Amino acid sequence: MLNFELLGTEGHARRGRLTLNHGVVETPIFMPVGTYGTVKGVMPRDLEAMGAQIILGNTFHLWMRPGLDVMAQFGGLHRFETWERPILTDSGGFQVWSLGDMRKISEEGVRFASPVNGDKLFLTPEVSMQIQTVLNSDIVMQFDECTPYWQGAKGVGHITTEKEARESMELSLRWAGRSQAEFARLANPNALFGIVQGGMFESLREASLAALVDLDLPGYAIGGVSVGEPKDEMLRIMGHTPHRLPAHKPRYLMGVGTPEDLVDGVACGVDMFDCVMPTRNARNGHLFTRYGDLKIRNARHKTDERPIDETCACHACAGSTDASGKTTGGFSRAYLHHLDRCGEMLGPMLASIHNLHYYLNLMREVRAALDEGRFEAFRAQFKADRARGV
Ligand code: PRF
Ligand code: ZN
Repeated sequence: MLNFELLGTEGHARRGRLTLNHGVVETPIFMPVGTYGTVKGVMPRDLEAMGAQIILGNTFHLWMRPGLDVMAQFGGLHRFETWERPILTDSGGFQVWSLGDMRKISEEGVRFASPVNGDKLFLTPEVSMQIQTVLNSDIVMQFDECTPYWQGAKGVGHITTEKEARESMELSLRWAGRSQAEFARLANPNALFGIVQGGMFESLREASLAALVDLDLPGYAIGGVSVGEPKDEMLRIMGHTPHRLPAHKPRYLMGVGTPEDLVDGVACGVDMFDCVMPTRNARNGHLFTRYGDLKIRNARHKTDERPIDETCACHACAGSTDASGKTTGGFSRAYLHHLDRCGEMLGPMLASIHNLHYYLNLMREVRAALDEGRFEAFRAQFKADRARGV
């Protein structure tokens, strides 16, 4: 089940409310990535405290480990990872693509050796739907082929041609039909999203979109961006495709992006985003703040008593107060710099809490601006603030 209510618009930007089997999601939204059934280094209670409404999981990884028997024993991913709010699972199409030379794609599906134990595996639209049904994710993604920007190794290969992009897109369309048929056969009670492909070609994007809209799926994603293309190409597709999707259905831009990409994506009509950037960058000491990005490894932070971001209300920056009135947290840049220098794991944990809070709060601010009809003014102020520097 899925219900999407469009609450308001400003240009192409939309404020919406998505109701799923495990709860309500206010859009536009950023979805933290929890590939292996965990948002790396962050407890579910901390995700809840920072206002995460929906998180991702991955069909491919959870199929490898712990495997479907354990998932079925727990009745799905929610109880296993102790997260009772909505979950979206990616279909494996993108993750299999990332295997590079270790896979073979045919009409039927993708054959590959397990990167975990070498077992020969065959992932098809049907198998992907079967796995996602056991996971019981609220949003199930169709099995697709993510068309790469480069064919072959970067530098020695070539940029995907229109013919290659068309064949790949058409394969994804046939897989969308098979995904939908299997999803129905399994009587999966959740919601299946289609994925628009077509590479960097607007005419192919439009053909993909039209064929997917004919399937009348409850939501649509835009895939095949952030796959090695130059930034202006990504922005061109982001400006082209989202607003052409049906207005009364949710739109999800897969694997994007920086804070600027999210705000610009909202302006292009996107409702949902996911990206590893806040968590992955946190583990590398790269912190996002209202006034630009900060590298905690830099020696200039060695004695700095200020928090990462003085305007941030996260546990790392502002601390939190428990039921008895006792406040904990609220760490200095100097302390985080020290944790990083010593390789202490509290460093990446606090950085992940801060970065995710930053992304989730940014989307809260976007929603508030849309509610009040001042999104364009917000976007201009956001960009000026980010360019100011920390
Ligand atoms: N397809 C799927 N998952 C994805 C992508 C895609 O194209 C992308 C592209 N950025 C990220 N995740 N199934
Ligand atoms: Zn913070």
